[in-house]
Formats: sequence, structure tokens, C-alpha cells
Amino acid sequence: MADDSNEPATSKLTRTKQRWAREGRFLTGKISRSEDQRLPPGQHLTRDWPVLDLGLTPHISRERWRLDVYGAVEAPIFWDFAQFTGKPQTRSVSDIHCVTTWSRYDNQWEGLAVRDLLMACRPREDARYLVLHSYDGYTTNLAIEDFAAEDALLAHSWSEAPLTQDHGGPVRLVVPHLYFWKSAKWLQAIEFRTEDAPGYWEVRGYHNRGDPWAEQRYSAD
Ligand SMILES: Nc1nc2c(c(=O)[nH]1)N[C@H]1C(S)=C(S)[C@@H](COP(=O)(O)O)O[C@H]1N2
Ligand SMILES: [Mo]
Repeated sequence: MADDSNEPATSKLTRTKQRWAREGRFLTGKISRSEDQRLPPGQHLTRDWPVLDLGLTPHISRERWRLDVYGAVEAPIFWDFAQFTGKPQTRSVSDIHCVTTWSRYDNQWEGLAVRDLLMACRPREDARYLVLHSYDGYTTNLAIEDFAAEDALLAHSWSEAPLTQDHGGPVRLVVPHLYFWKSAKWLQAIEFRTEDAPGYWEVRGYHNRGDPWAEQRYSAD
């Protein structure tokens, strides 16, 4: 556990984003996804890679980093970085779609495929949801089907270099088919659950699932 993993402070940015959620900011009303629609509705392309978080960057070295996988699993995991990178590694290229309307194409990730993590921890029959816990106190929730996406991975590298601290190093989740707030940075623990439990942004007005092509930015009420 990080000694600084208390409830995150509500920053000005957090309050602003909460207000946007209330106001339905950035909604275009378009909800269709055609096969050739790479850029989801209401998004624009960026070439740089913005940093977005709660404003508290936890400084976790690869030596101190641990991954804890627990809850509704047959085989709980507690790995250090060497054990984590000792598993078969996967490379994948995917697009980022942030709810604040920027998208970034062709990000090269390397890490452990979620599919391989699932083989290792073996979720129980009744495991249907999970909560990601991060070293900055951030949480986000996913349905197990979304987590198990073929291109989802626990990434330690981006563009052939170790993931920087700003972007969630040593290890972050990448779930390309959902808005990027679901892709927890500074990943610390994965809790498998039988019941859903909304995370940091999901209790502050963000959509529970966050499909960019359906423009699931915010929850209805
Ligand atoms: N631990 C943690 N993960 C997080 C966040 C955060 O505040 N803390 N912010 C989320 C949000 S809202 C976005 S858009 C992306 C931003 O990732 P980036 O800074 O690498 O672009 O991280 C997501 N994962
Ligand atoms: Mo975001």
C-alpha cells in the first residue's frame, strides 16, 4: 500500500469536470457507430498526449510497485514488478478517447494482456464486475466483459519506453474501447466482485460504462 493513498482531494479541476457532467457538456446527440468510424462522435484528434488526473502524482518506483489481485478469484495474485514482467508480454497499438473530447491514434503499448492476467487469477463463476484501485486513491469500475477485451492490457511501456510517471507508470490499465478515465493509471489492485461498485468519476456524474461511440459521457441524472 502507498502511504499516500488517502481519499483524493477534490481539486478545482475535479469540480469543473463534475459541473460539465451535470451540464452534459460535450454531448452531440450522435450515437451511431459505423464500422469505418474511427473517430467517435464529438471527439477531435490531438498529436500530443495530454496529462489528466486528480493532480497528485504518486511516485512509485518499479522496486516499490506491487500488484494485488483479489476478491472473486480462484487464485489471488500478489506480484512485484519482476514477477509481473516475467509473464508473457504483449504489444498492441490502439487509440485513446478521452471524455474531455481529445483522441490520440496509434499508441504503442507493451505489457501483460488482460486475457493473460485472467488466465492467471481465474475469476470465479460469480465474478461479474471489478474495481481498479490506484496509488493516488483513484478508483474506477468495469464489467468483466469490458475488462476482458482482446486489446486491453496492463501496460508498463509506451512507444518502446517505460511509461512515464505522469502517464501512470510503473503500470497502468489500457482499455481502448472505453473512454480513457476507465484506464486507471498507477495501478495498485484489481478487485473482482459479484456486484458493481461505481468508482471516483462514476459517482461524480460520469457514465457507468463509457462507450465513446455511444457517447456515454455522463449518467442521465
Ligand atoms: N489513477 C488514476 N488514473 C486515472 C486518472 C486519475 O486521476 N488517477 N484519470 C483518468 C482520466 S480522467 C484520464 S482522461 C486518463 C488520462 O491519462 P493520461 O494522463 O495518461 O492522458 O487517466 C485516467 N486514469
Ligand atoms: Mo478524462
